Amino acid sequence: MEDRGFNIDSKIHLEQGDITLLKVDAIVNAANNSLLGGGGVDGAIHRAAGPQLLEFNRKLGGCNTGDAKISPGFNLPAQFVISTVGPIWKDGSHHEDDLLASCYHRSLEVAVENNLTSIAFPSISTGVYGFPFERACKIALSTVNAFLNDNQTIQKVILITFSHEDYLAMKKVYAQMKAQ
Ligand code: AR6
Repeated sequence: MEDRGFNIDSKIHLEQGDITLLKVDAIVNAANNSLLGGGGVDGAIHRAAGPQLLEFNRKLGGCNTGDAKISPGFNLPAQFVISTVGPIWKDGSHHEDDLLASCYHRSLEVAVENNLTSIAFPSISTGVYGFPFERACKIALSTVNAFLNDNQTIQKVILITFSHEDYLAMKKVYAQMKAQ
């Protein structure tokens, strides 16, 4: 059988698949500053959640890059959607790394503030926003790992990629980080 999932430890799981199908407390959306929908994973989440998500998000007043806001999951199997806004990749010298780390950190903080214990992240900024995939994976893994070391509330974090190629690349990044 094809490899589609890998446990890093008891709390962090790497996976390939569709985030809209996951039954976790919250799935994270790679949104834009309006929080009013778009393409990619954002479009998929809005389609699966139903039009109420857009209605709800209209009241949130948008979201700054690197920040995160929570909404109900409506028709999704996940209870909540935490929308975060990743940086648009320019050349790496425009605070892209820090802003991406902030997306993961703030999403986890919002989850904790709402007493959630399981959360799934797509690979934020690595689609339309053009962030180099392996560099983004490194930031995702190190930020999640540091947060879980400091905070015991979250019991499960899934990092999910849509393509198998991205999944294998994420596993490779993890192996390289572990070897260092
Ligand atoms: N499940 C998991 N991952 C997915 C799914 C899915 N159903 N669909 C796509 N991905 P992107 P960004 C992966 O472009 O780069 C939107 O229009 C995809 O393979 O969705 O942060 C927003 O409104 C990629 O690796 O998000 C913003 O305007 C990753 O999700 C803008 O795109 C992120 O790709 C945000 O761009």
